[in-house]
Amino acid sequence: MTTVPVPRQPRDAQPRGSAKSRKPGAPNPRFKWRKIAYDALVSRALDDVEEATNKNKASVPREHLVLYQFSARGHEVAQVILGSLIDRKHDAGSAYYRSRPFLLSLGLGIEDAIASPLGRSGGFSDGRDIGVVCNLPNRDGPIVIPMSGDVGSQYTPCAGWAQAIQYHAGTLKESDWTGAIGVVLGGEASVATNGFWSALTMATTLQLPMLFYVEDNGLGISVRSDMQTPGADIAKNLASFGTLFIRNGDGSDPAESARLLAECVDYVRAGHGPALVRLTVPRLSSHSGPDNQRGYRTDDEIAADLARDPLPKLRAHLVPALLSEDEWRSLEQDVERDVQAALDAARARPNPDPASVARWIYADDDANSPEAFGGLSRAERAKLDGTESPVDDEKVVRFAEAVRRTLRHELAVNPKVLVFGEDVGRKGGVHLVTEGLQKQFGNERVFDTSLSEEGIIGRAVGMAISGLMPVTEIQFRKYADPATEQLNNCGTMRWRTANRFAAPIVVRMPGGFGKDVGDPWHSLSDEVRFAHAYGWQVAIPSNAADAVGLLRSAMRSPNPTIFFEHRSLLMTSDGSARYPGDDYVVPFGKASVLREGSGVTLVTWGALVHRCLEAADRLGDQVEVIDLRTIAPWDRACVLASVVKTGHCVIVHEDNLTAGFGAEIAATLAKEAFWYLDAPVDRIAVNDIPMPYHPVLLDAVLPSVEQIAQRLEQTLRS
Ligand SMILES: Cc1ncc(C[n+]2csc(CCOP(=O)(O)OP(=O)(O)O)c2C)c(N)n1
Repeated sequence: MTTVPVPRQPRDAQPRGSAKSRKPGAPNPRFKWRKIAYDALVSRALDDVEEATNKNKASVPREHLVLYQFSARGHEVAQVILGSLIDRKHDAGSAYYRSRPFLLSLGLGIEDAIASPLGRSGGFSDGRDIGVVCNLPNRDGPIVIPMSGDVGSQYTPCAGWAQAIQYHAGTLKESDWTGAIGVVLGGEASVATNGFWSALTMATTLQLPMLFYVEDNGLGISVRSDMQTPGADIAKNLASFGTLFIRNGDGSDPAESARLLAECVDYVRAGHGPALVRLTVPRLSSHSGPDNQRGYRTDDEIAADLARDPLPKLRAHLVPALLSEDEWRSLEQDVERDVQAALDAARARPNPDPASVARWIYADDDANSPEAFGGLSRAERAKLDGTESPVDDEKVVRFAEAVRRTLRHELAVNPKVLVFGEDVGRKGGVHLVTEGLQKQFGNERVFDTSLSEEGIIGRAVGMAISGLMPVTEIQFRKYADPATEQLNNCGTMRWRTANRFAAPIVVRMPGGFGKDVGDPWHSLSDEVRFAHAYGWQVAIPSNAADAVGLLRSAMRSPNPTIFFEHRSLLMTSDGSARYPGDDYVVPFGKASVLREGSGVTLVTWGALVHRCLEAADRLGDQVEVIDLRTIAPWDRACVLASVVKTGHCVIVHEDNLTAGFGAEIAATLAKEAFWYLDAPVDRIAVNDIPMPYHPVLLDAVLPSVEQIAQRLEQTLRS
């Protein structure tokens, strides 16, 4: 981790009087109002700097240094009041681009807060991400889960964190997790997203310690709230959710905000379940830098919002009840001085180093590299060391049994492993791969989820950040589609936070054709999408032994992994192999040469390995068959060495021909083995046709043994 911000400890005004003796409307002594005012004023000053609204003060936009500005103007007071309540070691916030005040109140340093929008080195992304998309690692206090640019994507990782709180406190008996909560911040437009509903379902069905904080400024970019929820009031509409504690009020009023937020936080901390608070706030600026509000807001509407500015209201709430005029003025001076100093320091920071831009897409092998926040620690992984040598006294097992035994063993040796997905618990999965695991390990460790793939993956991300090792099941490859956003954001997390955060998870995913069955929904392979996505490892084992080794590697890896379980291998004995033992591991990026040959290299993976072996058998000892086993990373060295030897190459896969992973291999060979090739590299794949249902149609689209043998012969002849 690069910088762990040290929360500032500003002097605070001593509360005058107890709650009982307090005059009506007087500042609630539970809160550190001076710090709240300081943080809110810092936020406003940072917006001033970035928006140049005050010509006499420091500003940067005229130099075009802040390329993406999202103002928190109007949202800041309620946010820092909320932040002041999020103070436990294992509390987490999950937030969005307008949440900088919340982060300031949790300890984000002012210098980082301004250096990141300037794109300077260090800070929360080392110049990789826009400045308002922040994160906050912290080993000793509350954290902020890395934000994402997609509206609504912040919700399900927060639900994952909240479920992880229950697991750490309840099952792992880590007492310092007791009473911790997850809080998610979102604008009112975000309540229309899949992520919001998915997380709400999780929180209310599982009674998670999670607070939804909806900041309703009445506008998305330009779209009004009644387009996001009928009647424009999400709190009102959720009244029938019996397991949700709801509060609704004015976020421009500091006293009301403090009261409602405290009620909600107390409710969630006490373990009663989730809460949702909607606070209306003014939007005192355009949506973002490039937006001028013309066309969708009248002058009167803008003026009405300006009249609700929460900062003068905060001042009126505190002066003179808690602070004198002089004390407030001196607070403003402190803020001006601190923001100017931070701006100077931020400007003095160097630009990010272009030579480092490719770093942190995956975890570094270097044991001296800083450890990211999230996943098993290096020490925990080291304790789980495995062996690449299989045992040879075990029985032959089918593919599904091999996966089940591996999950069972890892659940037994690593209490951080959790296995979940739709129907995974009581039924044991629709493919029965997890059968019996819930009975053995309990509902906390092996469980069914609601029907939301975004929820499954987002939850896994939040859990991984909390230090757990989630192993998810997506019922069929095609049904990973609704989780695309969470999958993509999981894959880029390490890079975009410059190694401050990572969410190593395993996503088990059956797909491909089955025994005599196919269809467009249950038989998609399309593995190339995950090879194309950033940050993912992609394993596609062809047999039970490799499945054991690769799954175990995935569960001990600092990187997230797509683990493809081919349906035909789950449904037949094609993939059966001798069980290689409970410690067996197969490293990623290490292909297996299944058959040596001198005439042609046949590269393949997954279920088609078996058709390729059958075809190769027909050509005697001429064919060298390489099972890639993983396509991200893929074993270029092995394929290149083989092609240099044979001078011929045929690639066979089930995914589409056009832009399938075979195209990547062929392009690599064209560049790096051109002078060794005696014939064009050939590719046999499904010819860009969806998987059909009737077996005769299925046979017509899948590469057959005959077709593979014929094309091998052709290649050998040329
Ligand atoms: C998934 C997604 N769709 C669209 C956008 C573009 N976009 C950015 S902000 C925004 C409006 C969000 O409004 P709201 O949630 O109310 O938050 P506010 O900006 O008002 O604080 C839109 C449409 C996006 N970032 N992500």
